[in-house]
Amino acid sequence: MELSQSAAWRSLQAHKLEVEAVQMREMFVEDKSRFERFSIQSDGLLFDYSKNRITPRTMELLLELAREAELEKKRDAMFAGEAINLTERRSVLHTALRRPAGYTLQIDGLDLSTEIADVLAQMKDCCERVISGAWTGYTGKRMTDVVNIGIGGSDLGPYMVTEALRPFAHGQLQVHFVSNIDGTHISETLKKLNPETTLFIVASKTFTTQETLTNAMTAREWFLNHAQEASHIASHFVAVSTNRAKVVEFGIDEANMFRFWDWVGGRYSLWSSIGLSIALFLGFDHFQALLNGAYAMDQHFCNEPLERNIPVLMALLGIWYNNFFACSSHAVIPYDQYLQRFPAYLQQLDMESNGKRVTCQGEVVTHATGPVIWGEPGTNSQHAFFQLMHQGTEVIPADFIVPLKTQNPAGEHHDILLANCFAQTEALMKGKNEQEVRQELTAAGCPEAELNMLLLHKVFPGNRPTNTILLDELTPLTLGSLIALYEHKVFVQGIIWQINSFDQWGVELGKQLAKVILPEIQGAESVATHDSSTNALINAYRNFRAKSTSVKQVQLSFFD
Ligand code: G6Q
Repeated sequence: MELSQSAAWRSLQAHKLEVEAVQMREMFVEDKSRFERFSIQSDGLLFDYSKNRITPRTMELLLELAREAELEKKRDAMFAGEAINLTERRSVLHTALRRPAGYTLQIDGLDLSTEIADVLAQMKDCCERVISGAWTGYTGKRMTDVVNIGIGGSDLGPYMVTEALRPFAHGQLQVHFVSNIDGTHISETLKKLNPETTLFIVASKTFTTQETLTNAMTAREWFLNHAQEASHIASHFVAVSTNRAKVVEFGIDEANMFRFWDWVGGRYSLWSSIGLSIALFLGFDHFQALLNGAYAMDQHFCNEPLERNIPVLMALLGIWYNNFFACSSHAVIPYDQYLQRFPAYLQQLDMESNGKRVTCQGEVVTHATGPVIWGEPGTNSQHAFFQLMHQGTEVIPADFIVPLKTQNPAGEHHDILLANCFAQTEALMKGKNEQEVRQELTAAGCPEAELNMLLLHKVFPGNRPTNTILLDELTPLTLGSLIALYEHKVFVQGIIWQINSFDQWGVELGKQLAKVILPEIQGAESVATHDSSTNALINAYRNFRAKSTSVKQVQLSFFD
């Protein structure tokens, strides 16, 4: 049945007409226990969803929507390893990567628990040797720098986590991430490095990704230019992949390959050996704590009733705004500088998962899916785009994420940070009406004409929804839980929207066309096989290339 024809959906449509007329500030006045009613405390995390345009009835109807979708049955199917990624005929088992060892689950004839434990042991051993200095480079020196070369799911998660947990780093190693095919990324990174003390991780599930392999080849040339002997590659290059043959073909020692499996999607892979850069930077114990935090959230997701289940509630609130209030974007505002990369990471997790327009039954959807996810840390964002959030014509639901304890106590900084965070959600909820503006201006002695001119400019409509996630502290454990929380939120939304959250066909077309255009750019003939715009752009670059010797010179000097 079309989702929009379901009983719960239609009830929600009718109910929305009642709720939209009510201001949240009135709801808070009427219900003194609104915070207690609409907040949940769980393992180092407080989820406050009371500043949403909801009543107890709204939540009942939204939960009915989840039940109609047989959410619990589908959740259990994912955890049990059923091939729920229909279009790729794969299981979705990133959750198995963080389960304590010793369970029984077989996939493709493999005992998952043993497989995963083996790779974790290999990662642990590598970390111990590199961090202790027992792992030495071609001149006998210990490693000082690790460069993760990967893109998309093989970059965004580890990059975000290493930034977020920087205070937990042991300090023996610096970590760098190279993802972009733009030669600037690898060039600027290599400039800072000493080949004698640099360990490269080539992180690619398929080991066929153009950007990663090109960057890895460039890194290898740079390395060999200094080390000379190909045999030295063994102590400076490791690979993380599912593709043994391609890793060996690249020249990386099989013993230095960390495997993972088809049933780990790229954007869900930081828990696998793709997290090697995390484990090296923080130490294996912190990586294990990250896994434990995610496991705690998995337990919450599997065991809490839907009405007390944080990822379920977050997903339902997102659906409430996206589908019933036509809010097409959702902001994520971490009030923690260490979470700077969190919105970028979430953009992939959410938009690559739920940016779909065809249902699992193969029909074009008749409802909206996947909003645009975006954000920046507070308080910087307050001085940039919050104007639109407060007074623009778009209603933008937002998540505010903030730790109670700072890693860097310095004077009043943390008090001011939290005061701003709480003030923003209060302001978004309450707004300021005409009467309040009038009173304020009159009290300030504003002349009547000036007051009338300013009045509407100073009104804040309010009623703008936010969730607040208060973390006790940003640690490997709480970060693991936070990431898993969002993973499960995305899963729940995908189930309700009836889409497959685990494929990503939408990234293929551009890749195919780039393969056609690259030889055309490098060829002798003027290009006329595309539309006039694409032809002209290709030919503009071809003409520049033909006239300019600089491209070649730059490439050559790079390897000097
Ligand atoms: C994630 C996507 C995508 C993928 C990259 C890198 O879910 O599949 O972002 O992670 O394209 O792919 P490889 O790891 O195979 O290089």
